[in-house]
Amino acid sequence: MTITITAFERSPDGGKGLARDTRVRWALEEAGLPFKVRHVSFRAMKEPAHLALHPFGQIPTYEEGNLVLFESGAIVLHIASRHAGLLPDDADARARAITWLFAALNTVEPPILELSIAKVLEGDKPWNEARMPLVKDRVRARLAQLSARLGAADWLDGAFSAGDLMMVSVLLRSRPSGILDEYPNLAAYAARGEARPAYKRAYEAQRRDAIAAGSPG
Ligand code: GTB
Repeated sequence: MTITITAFERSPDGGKGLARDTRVRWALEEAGLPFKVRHVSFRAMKEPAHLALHPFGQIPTYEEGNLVLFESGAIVLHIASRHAGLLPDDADARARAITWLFAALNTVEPPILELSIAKVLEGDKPWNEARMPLVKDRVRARLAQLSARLGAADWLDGAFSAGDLMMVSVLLRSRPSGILDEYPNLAAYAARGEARPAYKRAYEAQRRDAIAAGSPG
């Protein structure tokens, strides 16, 4: 069955792989599944055809036959649940890997997202300069906890899993701020994720798309 996902027609990051289609592409590459990408403009995202796929008018979406999914976490979990390579066979280890996937989305990503919003959407506000250190410290607080848990391990719980895929994807969004590099084991962990052939294929494909769409790249 053909799998089709959606991605930005013109990614605002110019192909740095930070938009949320990259994590879905990565999961599909890890699972060895062929897929198509449909590119949507910001305007098209808010039109009825796309809203029928995604109630909030965003990317990514996932179509597979009659199944339509949105939310990058749900899509990655769906791929990982149905195909080998992203979740352990042992039931307890599987539950722990899924826990890390949720931790990435619900506990680590929110302060990182808040930092992006503070920079991109609130940079011109008179209170931004006073608030920014607080926002950055909230990111540091989470990364310090994660760094302590990861320690010297390669991955969060045994072998690489969908939990690592999501955590690395989330951490990469904190790298432009310089904060990720304050935690050398997390920076190395993210680099291990980026070094995976499946990540490289996903990254290169979204970058090619961004360049083809006319972004500086
Ligand atoms: N919770 C949803 C999920 O995980 O799938 C969130 C989806 C989401 O935020 N999608 C964004 C979107 O469609 C793209 S990824 N935005 C358009 C809109 O809401 O109108 C967020 C994103 C955007 C840009 C960058 N960047 O430039 O670095 C990074 C991430």
